[in-house]
Amino acid sequence: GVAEDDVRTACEPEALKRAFLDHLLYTQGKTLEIASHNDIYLAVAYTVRDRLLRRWSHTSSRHKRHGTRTVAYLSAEFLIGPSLGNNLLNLDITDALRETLARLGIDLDELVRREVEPGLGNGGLGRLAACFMDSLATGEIPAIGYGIYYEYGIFFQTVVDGWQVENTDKWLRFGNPWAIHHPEWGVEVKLGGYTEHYTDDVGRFRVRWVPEKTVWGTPFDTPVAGYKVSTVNTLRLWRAEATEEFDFSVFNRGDYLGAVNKKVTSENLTKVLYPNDESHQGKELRLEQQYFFVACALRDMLRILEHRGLPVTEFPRAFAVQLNDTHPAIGVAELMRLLIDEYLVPWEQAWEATRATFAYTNHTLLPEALERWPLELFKSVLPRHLEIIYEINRRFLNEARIRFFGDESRVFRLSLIDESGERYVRMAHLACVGSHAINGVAELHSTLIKEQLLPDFYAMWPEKFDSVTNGVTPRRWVVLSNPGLAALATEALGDEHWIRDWPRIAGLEKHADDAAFIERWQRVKHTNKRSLAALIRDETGVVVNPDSLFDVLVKRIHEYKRQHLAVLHIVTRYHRLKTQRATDMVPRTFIFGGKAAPGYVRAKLMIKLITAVADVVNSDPEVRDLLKVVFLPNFSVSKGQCIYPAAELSEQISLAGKEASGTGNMKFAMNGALTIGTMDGANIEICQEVGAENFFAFGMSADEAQRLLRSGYYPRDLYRDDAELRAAIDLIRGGFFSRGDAGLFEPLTNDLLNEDRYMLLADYASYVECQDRVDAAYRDARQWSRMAVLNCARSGRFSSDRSIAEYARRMWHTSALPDTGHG
Ligand code: 26Q
Repeated sequence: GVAEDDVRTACEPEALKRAFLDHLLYTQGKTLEIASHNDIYLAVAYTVRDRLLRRWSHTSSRHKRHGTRTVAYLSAEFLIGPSLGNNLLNLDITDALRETLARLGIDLDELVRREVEPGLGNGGLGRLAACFMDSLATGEIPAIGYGIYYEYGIFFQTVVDGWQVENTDKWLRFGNPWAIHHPEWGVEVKLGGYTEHYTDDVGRFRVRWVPEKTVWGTPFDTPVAGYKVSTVNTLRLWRAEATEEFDFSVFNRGDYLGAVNKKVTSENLTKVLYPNDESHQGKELRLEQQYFFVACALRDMLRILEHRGLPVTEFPRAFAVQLNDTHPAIGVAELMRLLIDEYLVPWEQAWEATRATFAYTNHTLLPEALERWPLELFKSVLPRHLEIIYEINRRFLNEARIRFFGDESRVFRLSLIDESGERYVRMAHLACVGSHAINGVAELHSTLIKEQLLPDFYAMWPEKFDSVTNGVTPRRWVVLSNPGLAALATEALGDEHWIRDWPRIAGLEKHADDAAFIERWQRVKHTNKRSLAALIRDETGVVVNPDSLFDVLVKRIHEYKRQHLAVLHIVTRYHRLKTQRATDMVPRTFIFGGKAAPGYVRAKLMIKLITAVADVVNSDPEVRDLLKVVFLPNFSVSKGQCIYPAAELSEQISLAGKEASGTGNMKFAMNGALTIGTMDGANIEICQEVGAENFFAFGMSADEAQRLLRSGYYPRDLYRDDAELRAAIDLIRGGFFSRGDAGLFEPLTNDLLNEDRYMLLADYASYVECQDRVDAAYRDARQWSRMAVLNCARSGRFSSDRSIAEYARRMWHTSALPDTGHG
């Protein structure tokens, strides 16, 4: 493809300049003299997009010609982050474009820095989908990501008086140059209504779904380039609008305002991303969103199949559909509906095809996060799907009765319908039954799925259960975010192969004892810390010391992630400083970031606790620069890119057994931060890889935590018996951090003393003791940096390239389709 670059898409400086100026004038309608920052950004983006599209059209025709299996990654979230820098990197035109623009007086790096990112995801799950899209393209695996083109992404967080305030994220305000709208590939999606069973004119039993309403879905395609390969895959996100017939019918009745109103209602469907992760609420609009994008995706796959001249029975050979959690699990029933009702495929054959098509990734064990839809609600939105689910369930339970002869309680537990109280559809059960493969996202998590979450399914189909440990893309999380480290790695390793083959980073290990290398490593880290300090000053006004230990906890705010355990530790340090002249303490800067779901009152109070402690500690002259606490507002992909490279200590302190994997932990390790963490999620594997001597492990194991909980857990006893813990909790609940308002943090402190579901008090002593060992280790800067280098060098397993290779081989049965240049 690249060889055929024409005058429009060539990558030499002259061609880039021509293209940029053309777009500025003919797309933006501006000359350089009057162009705004946004005009220039858009013209640059269009210049880059042209080059993506040239490769994209080659990739599409190659995929069509070869007819290999395409991965369809279905996800309600894709948290892709800013695009410009990443596309330049993957197209390998950063330097050429930087030079070209510099000659026109334009600073490319500033354009990259100021890009506003689409926040089309909540956190880990959405970001994982984005890393996977990068690795799929880099691995040249034919793939399409399917999701929702939300008009409003995750809210923009500000902090007012220490409290989180949510602001709307109207990310499309200045235009989105990366996506191309394709109204011609629009599809109609039915919702609500009822079904009619009838016999057709040739005597077949048929079902007709008579919907209450229909909406029109149209795709926005974002090209996703692989790193220095010609493959460009597609991220296809769907937007809902009113159907035309629908409008006409109302117009004809003369109800103009009514018609406009219905149009608005249709558009509501993809208006906003639900900002709560890990807590499911049975909201009708959310179910409609899920069905909407899945119905669009499957219709689109059928269109592609037809375009390739293949019959519908070839569906599983043409597509491997991966369900990113249960959010798209309705796809199982939808594919069945399409095959049975519309293509008249017999049930058994349709079911076999469906199972061969789908695979399901679980991302959580938390009971409150498992999706269940009240039966009545489900029926009112998807009446036909409920019938199909009943039939899937009837056949499945008959199979289970034979397999588990006489064990009706097991059949009850396996059912797709929860009948223990109010009746619900269990989406995880639907996903399990309808998939040929089910996986967790880290070793421990996959074990717990088999033993605790879905033991009855595991007993029935042990061969379906698998584990694929998450990974993150080293392109964004090292090369783009940490250019200093990237340059050092390339120099030390002699080439850039590590960028596409991350395990080669192991080659840094032999430099871990080389004083000159360590010195350069430290300079890189220090530079990154200075940039983060500048960002912190700009955003919060707090001045932090770049020579202090940067101790970072960034992730969604949740009780199970235990940000308040970190606060207890900080308060303990503060208490030591005030009561003992603890002058030998290592100066630390504690950096927090993360969003709380707007309706999650406790999590918002945890933010207030962090900022309240920060206010007191930061302004106490006695503390000097031994302790600084900052809450950096609006943690996002862009913020992450500034934070991970500057971090020295990565806080991964969830209660063991609660964090499915974590992926921030991997970004930190790759950037040479040491982890202080529990034996939870992928922390366990990170500890294994980097070596226990280079990892600060603390707290109970998942087993120990469960045993303690079962044998009777009394947090108040721990409070009574540990003077430092008591002092910390008493300072908080006595109102010391809330101007005497003793009631403010009571919901948190009372809970810790009485229930403490996430067992902070049980892990507190171990955590504080471990933090003391961190201090001791940090005092020896050479030794600390050595450990940091080893963390990076031994993070080879945590590239999403490895995760994708495992999915491709074990669940998708698909492989790379590289561009040989020979057609
Ligand atoms: C569900 C129903 C209704 C509304 C919202 C939701 C919803 C939305 C987002 C439920 C869950 C999420 C996100 C979950 C998530 O991010 N999980 C994280 O996934 C990461 C990638 O596998 C893991 O590393 C984390 O451990 C896990 O918490």
